[in-house]
Amino acid sequence: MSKRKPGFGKQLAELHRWNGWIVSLLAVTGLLLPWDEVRGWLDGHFRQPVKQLHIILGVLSGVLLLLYFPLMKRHLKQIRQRPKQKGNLSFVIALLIGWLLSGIVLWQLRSFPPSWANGALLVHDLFTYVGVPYIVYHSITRTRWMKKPERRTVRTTEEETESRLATSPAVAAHYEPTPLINRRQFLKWSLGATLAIAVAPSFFRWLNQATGGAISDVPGGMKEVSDSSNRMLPNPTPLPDSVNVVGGGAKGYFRVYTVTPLPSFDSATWRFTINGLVDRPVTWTWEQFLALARDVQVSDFHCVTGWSVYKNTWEGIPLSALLKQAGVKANAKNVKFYSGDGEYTDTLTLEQANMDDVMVAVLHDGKPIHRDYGGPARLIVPQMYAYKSVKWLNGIELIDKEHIGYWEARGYDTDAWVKT
Ligand code: HEM
Ligand code: HEM
Ligand SMILES: Nc1nc2c(c(=O)[nH]1)N[C@H]1C(S)=C(S)[C@@H](COP(=O)(O)O)O[C@H]1N2
Ligand SMILES: [Mo]
Repeated sequence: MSKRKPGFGKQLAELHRWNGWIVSLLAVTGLLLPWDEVRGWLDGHFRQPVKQLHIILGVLSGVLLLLYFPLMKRHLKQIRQRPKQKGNLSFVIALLIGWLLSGIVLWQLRSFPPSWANGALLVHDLFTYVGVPYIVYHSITRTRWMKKPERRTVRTTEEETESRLATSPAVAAHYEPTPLINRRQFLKWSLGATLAIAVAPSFFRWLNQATGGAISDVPGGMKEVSDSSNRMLPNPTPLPDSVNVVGGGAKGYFRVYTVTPLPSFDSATWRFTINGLVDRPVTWTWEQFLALARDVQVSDFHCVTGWSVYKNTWEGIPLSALLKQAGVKANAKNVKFYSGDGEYTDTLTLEQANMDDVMVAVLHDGKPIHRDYGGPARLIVPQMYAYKSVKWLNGIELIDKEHIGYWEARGYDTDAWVKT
């Protein structure tokens, strides 16, 4: 038996086929990841495996690139006379390299400062907006049925047409002997237009945000609290630093994250509780809670998926003050935080919880926090990734055991420190 290396054309075709499948799966898994709905699928257990799969496929696409590069010179020579294919080739190679490099930064974002992750996410998203429609267009227009439509179309012959024209004036009136464009071109243009129209609204919204445009009057992209379905009265009276927004106004946009349907709260029934290993378990009503002394801080907010909101002016109660008031017992080791959504929890060690900048915030840039962004009260842990910053916070429990937070139980790192 003789083993022969596959020919050059066959090798290229194999690479093209594998690459096609891998890129398609990358697009599907990648588009699932930022989709709000998907966060809650399988009780949150869907997201991390999809992310792992996306990364494995990403690495495989890098391997295919490495396999292709030794063949590239010869391939270029082969398509020397075909500028369209050369253009397609360089565009796709640039896309794949851009996705790969930005994807590696997003994958290893803990090793980089947050600004790198922000940049990588920008590139990754831009390439997805441009690249996925391009590849869909390429894939459909290069299939055989679009390549050679004339073979699949039943055409009347010239004579048949002539005779019908001669016998029927109605047909003659509508007959155009020379179409401006042929059927294949028409299909291609329709496809291109459909893809462009389908992607445009979302793309321009994204572009507007990416270039710092406003999507709302409120910094950080939050909506006006008057639109909130929370009914929390009275409104907190902001401190001077909040009124003056000492941070200058948030830079960037929050994505609205939740693992349950968005909850709503009413000051008539809302309560904030500290219990567990404390000397004096406490429950506050909204009015009592607003009577507690508050601080103002300016801090950056980093999500572990790559986006950040800089220079947030938060006003709220330092967590250490709340803990002091309840009196932490000597055997307490960890602090467990409960969300009013009934599902989300997270945890800090006592030492972490007593850091100066850990806060239960009720105002952002001088305005009550909108329901969608965790209002009426959310935890803020500026030095850690924001999965620690529990939204709709309404319960704190002091415990002597370890607790695994919602996302940590679903694959996120228990070490949430942001590298500076
Ligand atoms: C065809 C190529 C690719 C496409 C279409 C694609 C698409 C996407 C999309 C749409 C997202 C979500 C971004 C967002 O949240 O706004 C994403 C995230 C991500 N991608 Fe890709 N990607 C591709 C290649 C890669 C490669 C090659 C890697 C790495 C080796 C990679 C790693 C990642 C990582 C780590 C994330 C962040 C996941 C998260 O935590 O949310 N991607 N990708
Ligand atoms: C992410 C990258 C790419 C994907 C997902 C992709 C996908 C596809 C798909 C699905 C088809 C249709 C196959 C069929 O119906 O038989 C196709 C055809 C084709 N592609 Fe790509 N392709 C990619 C990149 C490229 C590049 C870089 C080139 C060239 C330099 C290229 C050249 C071609 C050609 C010439 C055809 C027609 C081949 C034929 O009719 O057998 N493709 N591609
Ligand atoms: N209750 C609750 N708190 C939460 C989350 C959540 O899904 N539910 N997501 C966390 C994550 S991962 C991030 S990045 C931030 C997002 O806050 P935002 O929705 O206000 O942008 O909230 C954190 N706190
Ligand atoms: Mo996050």
